[in-house]
Amino acid sequence: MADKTSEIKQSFMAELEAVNEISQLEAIKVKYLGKNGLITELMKDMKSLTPEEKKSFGQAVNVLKNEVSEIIAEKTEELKHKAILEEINKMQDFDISTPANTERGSYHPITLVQRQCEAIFKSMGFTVEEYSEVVTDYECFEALNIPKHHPARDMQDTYYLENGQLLKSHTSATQNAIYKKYKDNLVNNGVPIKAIFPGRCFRNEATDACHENTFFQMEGVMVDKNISISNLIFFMKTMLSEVFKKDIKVRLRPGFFPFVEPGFELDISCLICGGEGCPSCKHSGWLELCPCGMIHPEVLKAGEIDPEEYTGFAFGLGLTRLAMMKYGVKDIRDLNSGNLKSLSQFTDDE
Ligand code: FA5
Repeated sequence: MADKTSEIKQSFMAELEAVNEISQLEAIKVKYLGKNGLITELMKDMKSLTPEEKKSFGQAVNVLKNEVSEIIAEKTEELKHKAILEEINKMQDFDISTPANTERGSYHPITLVQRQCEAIFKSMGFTVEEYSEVVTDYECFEALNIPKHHPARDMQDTYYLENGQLLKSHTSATQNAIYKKYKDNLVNNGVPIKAIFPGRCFRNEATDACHENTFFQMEGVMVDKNISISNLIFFMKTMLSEVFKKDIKVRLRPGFFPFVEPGFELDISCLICGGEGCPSCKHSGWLELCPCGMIHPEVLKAGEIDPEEYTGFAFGLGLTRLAMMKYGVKDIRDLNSGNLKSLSQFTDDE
């Protein structure tokens, strides 16, 4: 019996000599250690042995099994290392006389405008937050004072996922997490919550020159004692004058969103047609750009902030539309087109 184990060891070592690739090693592993492998089969031979023989033979088989497993593990590492070195060598194998590609890439207009907005708000003490594109129903609706079956849900044709979560239909879905993240600092240290959170939003919308099914918004919130509509208007005015660097016509009108009270629509006079009316503004001369309002007490409560003590404002800037207006893009769909020829003409003018 002992001869059998050493015979197997010898044939294993001989086969191993010829191995150069992981796939060959895998085959040997199966041949010796697999369910019907040579070493596994040895155990089956034990039936015919006396108890004494079984003990010593069992030990010998176990030793063989451990040795073979260890050798295979070491060889696996060795082969992986060899494969990595080969890849590295291949990468170094380039022709230094190849002419350099001098064509430079450029930032997407939405990235440009997002960065401008971030810089503006950062300079006013706002933090920039990131959040997932997949959110819960609670974050997107319930925490925003939109209970299940509330008709306000119809305002956003939402993509629901099979697991009950959904694709963020507006950046307001991040509000609840931000309130919870900063509430202790607000209450214990008196530090106002000032945060912006840009993000991609998804709605099952029919597209046209000013509507996309995938677009960017940038939400902003500020919560502290005695925050009022004047604060909101100040920040909106500052942001727009810094982004456009010229006088632009805006209008503020009442707007309904269950998560603000009072709520406003902030529209911008269409910069494509100068307010005359065109497809970019649906022939109205105005483009809805940045709805906003005072945060509803129920929303603060859901964020574990006492509405008796604190108030705040929130806005939801349409970043993609802002990029349209800033760079004179007539059709919003061009921004998602991936057409490098048209998209690469924009540069950061800061
Ligand atoms: C909202 O999404 C609210 N969450 C905004 C808000 C935040 C209100 C905080 C109050 C307080 P609305 O659906 O109107 O609202 O979208 C906000 C902005 O996103 C619009 O004004 C527009 O600029 C942009 N937007 C909305 N839908 C689209 C779309 N399909 N394509 C491109 N931009 C869009």
